[in-house]
Amino acid sequence: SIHKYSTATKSVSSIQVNNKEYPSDDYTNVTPKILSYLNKNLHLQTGHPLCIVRQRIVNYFYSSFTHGGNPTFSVYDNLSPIVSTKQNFDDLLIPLDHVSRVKSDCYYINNSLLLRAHMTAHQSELLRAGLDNFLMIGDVYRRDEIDSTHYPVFHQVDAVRSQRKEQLFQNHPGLEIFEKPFLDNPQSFQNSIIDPTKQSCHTLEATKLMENQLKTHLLSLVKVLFGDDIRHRWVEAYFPFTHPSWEMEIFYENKWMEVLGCGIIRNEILTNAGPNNSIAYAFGLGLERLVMALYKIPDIRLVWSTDSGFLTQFENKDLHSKIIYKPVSNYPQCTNDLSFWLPPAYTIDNFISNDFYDLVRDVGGDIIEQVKLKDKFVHPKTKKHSLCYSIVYRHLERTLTQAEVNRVHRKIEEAATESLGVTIR
Ligand code: FA5
Ligand code: MG
Repeated sequence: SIHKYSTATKSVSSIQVNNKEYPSDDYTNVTPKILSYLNKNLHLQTGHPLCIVRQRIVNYFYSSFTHGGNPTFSVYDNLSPIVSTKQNFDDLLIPLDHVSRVKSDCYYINNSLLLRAHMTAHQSELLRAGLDNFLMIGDVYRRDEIDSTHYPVFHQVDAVRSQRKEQLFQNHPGLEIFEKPFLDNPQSFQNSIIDPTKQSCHTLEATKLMENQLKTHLLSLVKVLFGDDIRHRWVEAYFPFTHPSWEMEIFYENKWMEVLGCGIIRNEILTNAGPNNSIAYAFGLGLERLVMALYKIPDIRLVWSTDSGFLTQFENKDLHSKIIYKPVSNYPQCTNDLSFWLPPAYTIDNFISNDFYDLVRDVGGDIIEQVKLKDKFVHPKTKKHSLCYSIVYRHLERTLTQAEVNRVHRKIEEAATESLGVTIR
């Protein structure tokens, strides 16, 4: 809950998250609706599809990597989603002016704390604690578009696997992880990522071997989950914290769907956090996307369903049962358009659609299936700017009446008028 209180001398605003007060400021943009997702921990709810797939991924890493009979990887699936900007960005070399930091993309508690936007936010603290092979699993929060594969709260499995020279080059003694100029003078070596194939401090042999392991491990994970017939492709990618970097896409519903990002961890991160004689790969995968493809769940909102018609399809099943989600029923959708004039300070180019999407979700909740920008228009005479969005309404578990949709649509119009200052056309 957000409230203001004042003392005799000053007025302080604060916000309560998980029963703790935090000062709020002009960065604060978490909404009560978003805060209501904290502690739901679907990934730990026995019988939930996210929990089943989380367990299968953990099992894959436990059984594929052991030393002396013990699992090599340790698993962290209960870390607090409230993180600092240092954890979410600075520790990962994300520049101060990087787009991923903007208020319109993240849920900030205040200017120094936010709901983590990715599980990678915990990478440096765990490296600093001395860990070298670990999984981080949990809920992450992003202001994003609204459609069948995006939701503002979703779950990621992130991992770090690091190796020292002796392990990486077991079969090739004499090869090095680091280039000679770096080995000679690690303190003053300026690592660069100008060469697309590798970081300047790393040897090509070490980079290629790690790339090969990374891709092999992730592909066998995906095959363990989906079977050998799964179609996949690798796409070159960019992340500030890895180099080189890739994304994996799998073929689902006649489209390529991105399921994970990965790469070789920037050496600066490893040396800042402690280990300075190893090379490591990292990846982050979206649990919902895998769950949807695996069980043929057509819409990401279903993952949050508390309807027994949904949940019982997964409960009390063997981890490896082949489950094909059967729609409880296909209820009709209903599309209403909403057109408005922007307030004078805005143009169609600087209006923040994520503000509008958040508002639509706050008012409409889970009956919002999709919001699409339908039309942009600048009035030739008045030069006023106008946007038209189509809002697709569909209840997952019953038929909505037109009157019911119209009521919610009116409320969205009122809220947009009040909090965004737009004028409904
Ligand atoms: C990341 O979040 C990086 N931290 C991943 C990473 C980790 C790269 C370690 C390198 C090393 P990205 O923003 O692409 O990357 O998200 C990763 C995955 O989360 C995506 O591939 C997708 O599967 C899933 N995802 C992203 N946004 C959403 C969303 N709004 N709803 C559901 N799933 C999403
Ligand atoms: Mg991505």
